[in-house]
Amino acid sequence: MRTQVAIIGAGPSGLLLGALLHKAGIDAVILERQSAEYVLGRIRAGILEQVAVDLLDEVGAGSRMHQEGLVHGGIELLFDGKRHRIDLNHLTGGKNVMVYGQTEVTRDLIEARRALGLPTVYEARNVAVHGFDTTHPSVTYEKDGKTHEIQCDFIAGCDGFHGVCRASVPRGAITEYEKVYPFGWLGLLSDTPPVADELIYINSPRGFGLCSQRSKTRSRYYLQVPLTDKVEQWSDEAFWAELRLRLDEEGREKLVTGPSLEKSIAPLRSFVTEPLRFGRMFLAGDAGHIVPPTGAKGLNLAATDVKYLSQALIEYYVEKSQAGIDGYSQRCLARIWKAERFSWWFTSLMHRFPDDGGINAKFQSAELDYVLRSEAAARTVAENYVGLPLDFND
Ligand code: FAS
Ligand code: PHB
Repeated sequence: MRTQVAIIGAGPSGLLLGALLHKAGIDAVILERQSAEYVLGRIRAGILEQVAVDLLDEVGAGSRMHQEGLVHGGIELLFDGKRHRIDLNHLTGGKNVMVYGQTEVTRDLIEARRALGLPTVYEARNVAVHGFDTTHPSVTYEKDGKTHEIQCDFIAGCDGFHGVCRASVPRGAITEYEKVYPFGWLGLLSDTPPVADELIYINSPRGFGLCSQRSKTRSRYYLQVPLTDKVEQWSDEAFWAELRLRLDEEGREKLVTGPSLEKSIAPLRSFVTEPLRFGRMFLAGDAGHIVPPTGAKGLNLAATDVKYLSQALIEYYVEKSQAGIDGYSQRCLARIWKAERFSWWFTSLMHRFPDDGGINAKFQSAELDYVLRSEAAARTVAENYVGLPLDFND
């Protein structure tokens, strides 16, 4: 079999890239090691920047998002027992964020791809990438007891943090930067009405908390927990009791609890691979970088990576120019590092760090008080939270 671009991974990165390439008349095959049901069963991100909303519209997969998504013009910071609203819309001259779960984004992209009859191979086992340092790369995989080979011009590594593409790059050709945080996020999804109209980020003496949502009837909550915690240790009752202790009085009164639909613990890390291009293979999304989810950047960075990659490949095929693919890594990394910095900063501001003798909490309290008193400081938070424009670094 032959195609122009072999995409490894059918998460948001791979699916969005496939849609952008199809729109430009470029053929691609997506290879995914799990089933579509498994991919849809993973509960992850919840916030879309305007740039990501625009990309879903661009590929014709945005209609349900506009019907069911919730447009938010602000977030709330709860610390020292008081809630303070950051007016994103006012501070950024009219920008908002869209509350629409990654699961739904993925579902919309899968449906759009199916409707177009575009090739996605699910449950593709032992995917391997070959010859990406030549002009004739290929991909092999196993399915239904047979080994298949795809000849291609390019390979897009959209296979996430634990994928095969980054792992296939010779160690001497890649630099990895990493910071692992000394805590994780225990997440709970429930069919209960959100505790507030907008998201509440909590910095409490007991640790970070986040009150997010998926709709007017479905909520997503997170609690900072020690890395040693196992999700089995946390009953629903224990989760709700701890969340109450981290909320303020108003939150405790309004919180509606119910059975968890999903509960999981995710580790937090900052991670960046440099470069993101290796001959005819490109890394995009979590395959190339990871952010702590505090800044709601993971999914959004994946979206802009593949927008840049689609532009580069369109330039190659349509304008016969190498400039885009030669500049892909640098263009992505300029945006990635700014999102990494914001996510690290917001994580450092809102979480309690063990064994620091309490001095970090004093810095955090002072910085949060400064953010609320200085419009310049609040504007910095707002413009990073809603997402920098696609051409910010161009
Ligand atoms: P993904 O990991 O989503 O997709 C990669 C795909 O490649 C997967 O379907 C995988 O099965 C497939 N794959 C892997 N290896 C393969 C192989 N060898 N062959 C074929 N296919 C292969 N972001 C936020 O903004 N907010 C959050 O709250 C948040 N929570 C998260 C919680 C967890 C546990 C994780 C892991 C991530 C979270 N993220 C969050 C980040 C997340 O949303 C990612 O940024 C987003 O999924 C990135 O999408 P992809 O790059 O497509 O990677
Ligand atoms: C989510 O709803 O999953 C979510 C929202 C905001 C974040 C992280 C996760 O910063």
